[in-house]
Amino acid sequence: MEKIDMITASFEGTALSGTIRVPGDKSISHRAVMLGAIAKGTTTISGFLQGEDCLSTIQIFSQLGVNIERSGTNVTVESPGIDGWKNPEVALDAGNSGTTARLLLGILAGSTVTAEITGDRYLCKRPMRRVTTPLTEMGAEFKSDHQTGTLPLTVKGTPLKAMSYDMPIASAQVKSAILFAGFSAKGTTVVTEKAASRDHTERMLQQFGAEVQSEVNTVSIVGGQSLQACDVKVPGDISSAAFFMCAAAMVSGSTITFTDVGLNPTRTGIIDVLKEMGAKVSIKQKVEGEGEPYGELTVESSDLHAVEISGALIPRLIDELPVIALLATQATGTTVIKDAEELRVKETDRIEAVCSELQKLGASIEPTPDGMRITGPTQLKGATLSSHGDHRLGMMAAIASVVTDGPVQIEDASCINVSYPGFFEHLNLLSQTKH
Ligand code: SPQ
Repeated sequence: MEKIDMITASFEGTALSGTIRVPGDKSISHRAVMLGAIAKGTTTISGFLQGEDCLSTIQIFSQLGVNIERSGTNVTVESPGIDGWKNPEVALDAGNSGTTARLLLGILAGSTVTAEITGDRYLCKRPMRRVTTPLTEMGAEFKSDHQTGTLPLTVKGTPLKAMSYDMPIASAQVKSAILFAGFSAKGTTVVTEKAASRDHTERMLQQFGAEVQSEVNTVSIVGGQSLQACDVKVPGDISSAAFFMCAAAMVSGSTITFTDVGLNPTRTGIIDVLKEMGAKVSIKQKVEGEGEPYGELTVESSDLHAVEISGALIPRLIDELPVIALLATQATGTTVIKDAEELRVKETDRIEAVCSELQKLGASIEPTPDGMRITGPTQLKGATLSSHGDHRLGMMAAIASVVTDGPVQIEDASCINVSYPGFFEHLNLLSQTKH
């Protein structure tokens, strides 16, 4: 039987204050293990996210013959290099993680390994053709016993040829899968996107010594390079911080400081939106050097007004849209979210799920084909919400409880561990800190 964990969150207008270091960035943690496994030698990772998604990535590369040791947030990846990987004995299970599955398809396509990739019931419904179609054009070989284009899929590593690909959607997962395949392919692979998606793969390939050319919305890589194992520092995940950033902005008297949080410009759309809505956001000590930029960020409560969120901003805050929708219920006017149809193919259909759950709290929110319209401010009421098995929905529901006039019960809340182990400890800590 499916495990349903019911958690009650009851904060009802409590001001949130204090300083936290959110867990390591999920996207960067995955890529650090992947690149460490491709490189020959020993890579060390600090600040690794001990969330279920990233633990799936570690498990998979261990099955491919890479020696990975983890002690809390410190990880050592000792690899024979991609040419020394072995065929796994059982299917590689990416769990709930779209990033693991899609990037792995690109990595294995040009390797010498044959492997089946599978995932949980949510991941097995998510589209994979967005990567398998272009990878097949590069010569990749995939097999499956169904016609849906979804997992489980078997990939048989084979020599690939480079390609130039105009991506129909802005997606860091598709871009990364093609760049990984291009890394093993003969010739120069060029990927062009309509709007810039997160660039962690490009940055980290460079950190591991690869030559990657990046221009506005276009990235190219020459195949046949080798990677040098190195030390990777993972900053805190701004997508995790976003839940508490929005909580601080919504509840009068709140001030939260986030230390060591990632400030990569392809991820900071949430800061732009908060500022545009009238929230007080300040950045101190931005550190830029090799790898990812990070720094200290403070968010304070303020009166909020509605905004339009669309176009090139969407990929810079795609995972924050559920909590931004909640935030918009507390802002004056009608917030419109457009060009975000990608939300429909995440862990769940995040457009329908966000709207139906926030409506249970009394919010004025309507789905549109590519987004939502939210009118506020509304005094929300307590109710029982479902996470739909989606970590971002589960956290949105818990954060809603800071502005409801009764407790919020969250069904299936354990999925929050996918990206934010320790989320409720941070929520309790911030609501108890004395001013
Ligand atoms: O890994 P997964 O399950 O796809 O995770 C999500 C999330 O909310 O944590 C999306 F469901 O984040 C994606 C993000 O939406 C992580 C990601 C990455 O690390 O490259 C890129 C984005 O997806 P996409 O499809 O736009 O490339």
